[in-house]
Amino acid sequence: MEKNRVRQLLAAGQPVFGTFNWLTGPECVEILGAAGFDFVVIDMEHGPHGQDALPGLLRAADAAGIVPIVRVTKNEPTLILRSLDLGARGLHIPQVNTAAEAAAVVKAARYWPLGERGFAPGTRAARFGALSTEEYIAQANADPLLIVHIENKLGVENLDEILAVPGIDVIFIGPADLSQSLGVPGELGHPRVVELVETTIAKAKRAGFPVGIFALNADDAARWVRAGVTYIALGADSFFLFNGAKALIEKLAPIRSQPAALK
Ligand code: 3PY
Ligand code: MG
Repeated sequence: MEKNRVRQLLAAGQPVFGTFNWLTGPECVEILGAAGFDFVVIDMEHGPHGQDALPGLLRAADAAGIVPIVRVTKNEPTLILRSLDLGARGLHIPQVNTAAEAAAVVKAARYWPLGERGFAPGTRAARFGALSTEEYIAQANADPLLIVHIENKLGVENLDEILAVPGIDVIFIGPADLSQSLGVPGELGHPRVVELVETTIAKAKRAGFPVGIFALNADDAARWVRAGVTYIALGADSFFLFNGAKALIEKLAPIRSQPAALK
């Protein structure tokens, strides 16, 4: 299997750019790959996808050369196991607020001696048995990225302990839920939200972690890259469709208001 490009770029300190996949249908994932994103977060938390959609979405990502990351609905061993068995190259785990919760991610996602992930050698991740057990375990314990979401003020309070948990690859900041946990839902620029975001970036960087964040647009992404964030999840495919369609409709406004001019 080719190396995990996102892991390699992050290790080299290079920024990587992805987006959330909320639209159904594998072609949406292919379009994001064709457009040039480094990774796609197949969003089982806020997206509409059921478990049955996941194999097709992962295959589409592989075909399009975009690294598929799965955001599971919650920090649950079975959900982590199923995503990895199907071939996810990374996991986003929402609402990680304590060291015990971070340790549970590693335990569910890695095989012995790093964890206790349920073992099945014939899955898609193991190339249906084409890999030897040794090759597969080595790959499974080294390749998929484990990305924990810090998106509650509790997670920031417990950040030092979370950063001390071995096996986490990326600290990802969720500004939307963070704002809600502070009682200012949706106010991403609120000084208290900004303060927690900045504290998280500073501490995670000091501890040597790549830091990720959700960005609203390219200007926002540039601001975070300047702040040392290297894993940027920018918007969602449904926003791109909406924004593109809206911009087109706005351009058509003069023609729509003067249909006679068309005759
Ligand atoms: C949040 O901001 O809460 C998110 O989950 C976005 O990624
Ligand atoms: Mg969130």
